[in-house]
Amino acid sequence: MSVPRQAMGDRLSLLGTGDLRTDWTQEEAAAIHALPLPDLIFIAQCLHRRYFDPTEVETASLLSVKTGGCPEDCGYCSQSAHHKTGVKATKLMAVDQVIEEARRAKAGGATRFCMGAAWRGPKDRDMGQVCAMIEGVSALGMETCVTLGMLTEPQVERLGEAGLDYYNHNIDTSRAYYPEIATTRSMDDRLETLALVRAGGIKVCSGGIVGMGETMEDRIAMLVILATLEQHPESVPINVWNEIKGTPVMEKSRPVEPIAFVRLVALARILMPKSVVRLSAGRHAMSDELQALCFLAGANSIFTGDVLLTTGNPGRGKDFSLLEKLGMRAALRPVHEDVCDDSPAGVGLRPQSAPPAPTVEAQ
Ligand code: SAM
Ligand code: DTB
Ligand code: SF4
Repeated sequence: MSVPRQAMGDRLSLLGTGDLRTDWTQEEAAAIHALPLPDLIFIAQCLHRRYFDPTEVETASLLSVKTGGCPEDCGYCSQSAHHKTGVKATKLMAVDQVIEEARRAKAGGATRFCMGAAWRGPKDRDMGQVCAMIEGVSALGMETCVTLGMLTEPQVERLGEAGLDYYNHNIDTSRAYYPEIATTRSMDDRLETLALVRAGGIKVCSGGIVGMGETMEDRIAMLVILATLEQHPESVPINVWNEIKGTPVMEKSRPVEPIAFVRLVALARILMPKSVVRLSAGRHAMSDELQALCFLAGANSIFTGDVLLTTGNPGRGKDFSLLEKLGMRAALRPVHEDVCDDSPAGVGLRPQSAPPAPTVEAQ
């Protein structure tokens, strides 16, 4: 059945004026998510092209600088001391070792280096070591991101002084589903740290996980929370739950239907058009075709490298060959520097350099 073009005209109002909205409602978001896929992708594409080069993907590399033994009971996580997952607890890594790993990631093409610690929050005595990591990685000319759990205001200040670019702190799911996945921390705890990070002038990276048994309504509600923060996170990672045996989420998880996932990525792009949307955990179980659809829906960042924190990720070779097949490329510099605020409110095609022609093998 064809879609009445009158209705399409109404949908084009989603392209807006270029002002970012922070007053989205659950009903509006659900209606966008349910649009006919061609219209949904068209609108997501228009907004994507207004702010980014759609042929570029940001590449970040991840390192677990302190693994396992975490006091929190997050039901999805391999690193919680509450679950028997076989992950061995380690101490905080030495600064030199972290910088060596960052150097390797840079040589592999990553522009951002993200360091994760299995903490409820850092101890003040660990902050010097973490700040030295941030300073050392920045000195390599890479963007820095850390994810350390909940922060206090003085800790945010120290991270800012060390020159931290991004703080990752995911809200993980909806407010309603949150108590099903963690009891030692709450959605309000998460939002409190996000507010401190924002007030401290550090860029915010916040997203969540799908496939933990939540409903579609929960997934949409999670994006609505992010899209109604006073300012959208600069970076929105969308993780598909990476199965971890021995965790409570094993009992609850349900596979994520791929087209519904593409719709969610498009929704993130439409609600937060200027944010980088990262296809995060779970890519190793995604086909090339699904990832391509996600890029068309507005995803423009990935983690590169064989491992995330404790689980697998497609290797660099696989990712670069996919990008080549798609005539896309890894961005050589932060994609945010590309943001083009003054493009017209219509289709917003940005002038851009020609993508590399696919090689014979990629055709
Ligand atoms: N401990 C800190 C915290 O929880 O904020 C930082 C590290 S924690 C591992 C970072 C994020 O990784 C979590 O908030 C969650 O979104 C994501 N994550 C953890 N386990 C995952 C899994 N098995 N699959 C997908 N994402 C996961
Ligand atoms: C994010 O949203 N995903 C990354 C990063 N931020 C820290 C973490 C994914 C972890 C996947 C499970 C693991 O490797 O342990
Ligand atoms: Fe700890 Fe973070 Fe894992 Fe929760 S998600 S158990 S806080 S490492």
